[in-house]
Amino acid sequence: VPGLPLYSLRDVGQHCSHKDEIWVTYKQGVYNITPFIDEHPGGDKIMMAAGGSVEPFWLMYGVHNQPEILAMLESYRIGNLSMEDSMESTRDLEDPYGLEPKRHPSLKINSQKPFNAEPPPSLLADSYITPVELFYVRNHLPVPLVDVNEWRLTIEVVGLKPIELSMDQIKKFPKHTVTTSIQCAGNRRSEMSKIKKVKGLDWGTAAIGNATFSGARLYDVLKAAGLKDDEIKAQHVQFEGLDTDPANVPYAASIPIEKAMDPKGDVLLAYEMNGAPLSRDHGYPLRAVVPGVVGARNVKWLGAVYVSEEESSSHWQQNDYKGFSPSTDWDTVDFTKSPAIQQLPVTSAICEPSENEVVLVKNGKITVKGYASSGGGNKIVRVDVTPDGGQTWYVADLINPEKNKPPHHWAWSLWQVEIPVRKGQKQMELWAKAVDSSYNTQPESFKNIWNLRGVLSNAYHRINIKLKH
Ligand code: MTE
Ligand code: MO
Repeated sequence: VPGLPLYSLRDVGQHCSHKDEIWVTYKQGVYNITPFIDEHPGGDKIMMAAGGSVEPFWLMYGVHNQPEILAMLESYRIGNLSMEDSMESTRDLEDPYGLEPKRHPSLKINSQKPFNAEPPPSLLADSYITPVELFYVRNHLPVPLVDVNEWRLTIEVVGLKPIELSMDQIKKFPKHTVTTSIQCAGNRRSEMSKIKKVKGLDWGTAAIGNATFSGARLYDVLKAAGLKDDEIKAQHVQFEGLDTDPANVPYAASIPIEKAMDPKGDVLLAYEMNGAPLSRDHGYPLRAVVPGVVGARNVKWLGAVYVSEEESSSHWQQNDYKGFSPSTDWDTVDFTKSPAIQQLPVTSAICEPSENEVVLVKNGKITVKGYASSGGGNKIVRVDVTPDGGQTWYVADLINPEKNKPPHHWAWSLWQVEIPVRKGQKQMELWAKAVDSSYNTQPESFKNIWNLRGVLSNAYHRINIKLKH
C-alpha cells in the first residue's frame, strides 16, 4: 500500500504488550490491532503474535484464511514493512552473531547467543505439523551464512576418494518425504532441575516439534558414492556442520551405520521443511534428518558426510549427550563410560492447560491436551492422565495419522482427554504418562533418573491448575 509509513520489524516488536499498542505484520503490511484484541474469537492466543508476524499462526489455525478476515486485518493497517526487513539478516560484522536470522517473537528465548528458544506449549498441541517459525531452535554456535551456489557437500566413504555434490546434484536423487518429530535430549530439563540442579539450558516442555522434511535419502547418496553393503570398515556415518567455534572446530555428530543404511530408516539429506526450503535456523541449505534419533544427530548446515570406522570425535558425540547414574557428579563423571544417546525414551507432556492456569469447568469437565513421542521408530499406543494421584486414570484420544508401522514410526502423537471435576473442586494436580509400541512407559519421578546434564528427562509430567466453576 503506497503512501503509508515504513516500519522495521524492530519497530513492530516494540508494540507487543497490553500496556501499549499491539502491532503485528502480515506479508508486507503492518497493523495496529489493539482495538481487536478483546474481540478475538480465539481469546488470548492472539497475544502470541504480538510484535511479530501472524503468518505462522494463520498457518496453524486455518480458519483465518478467509477474505473477510484479511479485509478486517486490512482495516487496521497503519504502514508497510521496510524492504531491508524482508532480507533475513542483520549486519554487524564484528559480532560472530551479527548475521543471525530474524526470529518469531513468540519464541521463549533460553539463550540469545547462541540462539536457543522454544514456542509456548499451548501452540504445540494445536498442530500436528509444527510451523517452521514456531519450531524450537537449538544452536550451539552462530548460524553460518551459506551461498548455495558456492556450497558443496563433501562425501568421504572409508577407503574411497572423496566426492563433492552441488545442490543441483543432490536434488537429482529421488525426492523422499518424511514426517518426523525431532526432540532435544535436554527437553523437559527444567523439571529435572527442580529435584537438584543440573547443567544445561533450562528447557521447558517444548524443545520438540514435528515437521515434514524432504530431500535425498542418505542411503541412495552413499550408494552412489560407492559404499558397499558389506564394507566392514563402514561402522558410523559422521555429519559435519558449517557452524564453527572460535578455534574453527565445526559442530559434528554421528549415527551407527545400521541406522544410516537401513532402507526403511528414512535418514534424509533434507533441503525442505514443511514444503519450503530449510530456514537458516533449521539448517539451510541442507541438514541431516535422522528419524527416531535424538536432535543432536540431526546435523544442520551440512558441509561433509564421512563414512568411517569410528564415531565422530566431536565434543557433542564424546563428551556430551550421554546419560549417567544419579550418583555420578562432575568430579566422578567419565564420559568414555556411557554410549552417546541415539534413540530417545518415551515421553509426554501436558501442553494445555499450563501450570497454575485458572481453568473454566464446563459441564463438570475440563479438556487436557498434549503431545507424546518415543524414539527408535516406536509409536505411541496410549496416553494416561490422572487427576487424583493415580487412583483413576483416563485414557486420552490420540491424533496419530502416520501410516508407518513400528519400528519405523517417526512422528509424535497429539492427545486430548476430558477430565471430570468434582462440584466445588478448587484445584487439581494432573499427571500424564505415555506408553509406546514396545510397552515402554515413563518413570514416575525424576529422582531416580536424575543425571548431571539433565538429559533423558522423561518422568510423568505433573502440573497444578486452579478450577473456576
Ligand atoms: N547442527 C549443527 N550444525 N549445529 C548445532 O548446533 N544442534 C543440534 C542439532 N543439529 C546443532 C545441529 C541439536 S542439539 C538439536 S536438538 C537439533 O539440531 C535442533 O534442531 P532445530 O534447531 O532445527 O530444532
Ligand atoms: Mo539438542
